[in-house]
Amino acid sequence: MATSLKNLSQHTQENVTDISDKKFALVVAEWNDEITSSLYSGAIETLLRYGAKKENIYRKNVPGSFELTLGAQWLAKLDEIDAVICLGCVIQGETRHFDFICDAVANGITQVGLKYDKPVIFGVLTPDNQQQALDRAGGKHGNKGDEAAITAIKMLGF
Ligand code: RBF
Repeated sequence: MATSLKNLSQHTQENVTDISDKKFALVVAEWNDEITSSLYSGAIETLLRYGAKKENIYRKNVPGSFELTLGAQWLAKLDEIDAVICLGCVIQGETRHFDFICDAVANGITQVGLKYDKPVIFGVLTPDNQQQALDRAGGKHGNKGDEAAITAIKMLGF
């Protein structure tokens, strides 16, 4: 299904695991900061709404999405962290950087989750342009940071 038609922001709180004692690490790319800040706000609001404690949520900034993998690894290897949420925005440009960065971060985040056997969530937008990014960072298609947080919560329930 096209992502414009699918929006986990409408997810209900029924049958959701208790996350009041879970610890979350959010790794946030500074590149496209306007977008990633909104993704971060959406993720935080959702975690708190579902019962996470403020003091159990940590933030680590990294320069760009390419660095999300290493940032995620630094946090995922800590025993006290239950789930890591990676937030970034890679906007399609005229060079092949877009493909290299997207491939690297998708593969890297997958590997970190498998290595540490805990949820490491891919909250990275890969839009064609700034407007598509805004639409998914609190705009008409919801907030994918919110959805990344819900995904982490769901994974902790398995
Ligand atoms: N990082 C992002 O998070 N989003 C981008 O859209 C993005 N575009 C980039 C385009 C170019 C041409 C370059 C060189 C880097 C870009 N980066 C972007 C930064 C990248 O994730 C990383 O921080 C740097 O490549 C340093 O490793």
